[in-house]
Amino acid sequence: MKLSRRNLLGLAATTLAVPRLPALAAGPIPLAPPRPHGAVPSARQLRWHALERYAFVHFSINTFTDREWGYGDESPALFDPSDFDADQIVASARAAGLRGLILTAKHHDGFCLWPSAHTAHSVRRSPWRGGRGDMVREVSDACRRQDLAFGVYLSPWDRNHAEYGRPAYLAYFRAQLRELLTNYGPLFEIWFDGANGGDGYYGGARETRQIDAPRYYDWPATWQLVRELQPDAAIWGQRGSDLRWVGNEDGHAGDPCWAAMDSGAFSIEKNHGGVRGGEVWRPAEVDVSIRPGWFWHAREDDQVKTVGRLMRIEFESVGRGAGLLLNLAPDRRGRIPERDAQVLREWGEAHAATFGRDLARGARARASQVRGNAAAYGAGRVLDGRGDTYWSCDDAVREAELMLTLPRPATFDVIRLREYLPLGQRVTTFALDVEERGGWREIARHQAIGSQRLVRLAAPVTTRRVRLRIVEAEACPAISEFALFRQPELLEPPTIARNAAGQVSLASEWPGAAIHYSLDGSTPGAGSPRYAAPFALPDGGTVKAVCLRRTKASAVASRSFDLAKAGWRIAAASAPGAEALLDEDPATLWRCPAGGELTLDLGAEHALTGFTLLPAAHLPAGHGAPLAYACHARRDDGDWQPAAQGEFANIEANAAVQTIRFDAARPARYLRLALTRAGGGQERIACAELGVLTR
Ligand code: FUL
Repeated sequence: MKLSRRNLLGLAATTLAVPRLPALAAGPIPLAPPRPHGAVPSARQLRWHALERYAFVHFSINTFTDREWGYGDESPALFDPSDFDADQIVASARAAGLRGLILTAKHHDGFCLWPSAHTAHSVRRSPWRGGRGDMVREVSDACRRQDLAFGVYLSPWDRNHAEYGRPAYLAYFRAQLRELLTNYGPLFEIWFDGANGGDGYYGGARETRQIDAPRYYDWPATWQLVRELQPDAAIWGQRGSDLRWVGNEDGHAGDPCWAAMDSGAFSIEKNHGGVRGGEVWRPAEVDVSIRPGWFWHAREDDQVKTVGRLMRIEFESVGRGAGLLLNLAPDRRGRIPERDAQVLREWGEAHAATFGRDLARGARARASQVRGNAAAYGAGRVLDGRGDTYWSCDDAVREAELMLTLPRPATFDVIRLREYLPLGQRVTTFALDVEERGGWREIARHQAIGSQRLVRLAAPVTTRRVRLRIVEAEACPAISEFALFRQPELLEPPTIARNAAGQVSLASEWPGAAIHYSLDGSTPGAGSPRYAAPFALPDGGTVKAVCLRRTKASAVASRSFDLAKAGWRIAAASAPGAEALLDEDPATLWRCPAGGELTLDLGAEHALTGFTLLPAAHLPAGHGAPLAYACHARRDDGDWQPAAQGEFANIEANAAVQTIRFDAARPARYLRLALTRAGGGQERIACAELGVLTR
């Protein structure tokens, strides 16, 4: 039978005719609920939606080698956390109100955090716990103790394994997966990373191996194992998985971000915003790190995201119907560093202070229309605090209004709406109005509600009446929540930047706020110098700054800078405009054909320990990020010496600065850098800034 609208209505009538209650039950037979519309979530996906915010933990051999992507030849002897404490890690996530945790059981370098029976490249060969430790066990146990859901990340790309790229590796990969699926209790999510750089150690071959991922991994067969052994676990991965990548590692979903996807080819844009009317429910997960990198690096200790930034990420991920996977990076002790832990605590407090009190409680709700006039679908259902009840309308209704009258005027700046998800995403466009001086004023208008829509107003409003208008819908609405909140005032630390002349500038999001700073490492206060204009900072200097609207320890920003670029120049370049790499402005880019090369003159000799490269935050059309490099160094009067060569790590997904360290410090005045391959199948490269390291 072709499923025309008419037939569907017929089906609905048939369903209606079949009594759901025992024949003798008292009371009226409830009016049938609206029929689901379009793609709908599975029970597994519904459970996943309920988690909302949860932690990623990147901890492995990279923590000890200061890398983002290990090559695969690292000795397990390097893995030696001095004071590993799974409970401290889990408690830090819990303090932020996160409800689950996913651990990198094996990252791309192939080192296993559990004593896998199938490889010696694991904790078993490390000094940690005398080689008898099992980190996956300790973290999963700590999660159970502290009531967090537990999940694992298992990298399909394995730069250590000799058979990678051939059938034998696939058997190994699945055997490892089986160990993780059977030995560590229930898993809520399994992360199959899609990254695959190419080069690696591969059992000593040290070569580049390219694979055709969908064919090689045969995902349906691999996932079958997950379905058999962990039927409740949501799978994050490529096409066909339960959850999709949001298309960036910066912490934002599209607006709107539909939960549905089509089964066509992958595109970043589709992953970012979903596909209205797409045939499968495959919601976005926003993965982002609390630091620029995924693993701990001492040099990023002063770049931990602020509470205000985490709140913004929450609004732009969970608040657009996505899940938020916030990465934490334990340090070499095996603990969450104090500053990160403090920010997590304060974010937890800010979250609770915002969402702990629903200002719509006690309000009266009135709707323009109620499904069959039945109390079961009445307007008040949006206020009852239950996820399984909802306000709905008759089938034909596509535009409707629901008005809340508060017991007394309230001041709010956040509105939360939820659709009843088992019936699909029905609302296309909605608007919110407040009553002011006897008239209505529209304060927001968006597309998509879904599992959760948070509307954050630029300034609080005070009113007794607030109204939700369903402007456009594909099926009658089914709204399960309409809530109002007030955010606490948050102090943002100032941003600290350095300009092309090597001067430091400080800026605050609070207009007119006083910014004080210190250069001796002490915490600035009202008695410290007040910032007025950009000032010079000696090479290697550190500045700490605070904006004194409210004082709170975490609001202090601090940043150290290496050499100023003021006396540098581009001595030669294969394409014009390479000066853009030195202007300390991430928005200006150097563009060159793949294979482009430049020579940097530092003006004087320095003991260089490496170089940094900042990728473009937004790539111009036709350009990709550089995937690989070859770097040479030269003294004032010497010959060119090779300094470093390899692939950049994770540069396509995460536009964070790349740090490449030389094997040993080398005195040099000149650096020659060749950018040898372009990402995204492009023939041209663009990048933003070049720096050198002397520490
Ligand atoms: C990416 C990886 O390459 C990164 O190293 C990190 O694990 C991130 C979560 O996913 O694809």
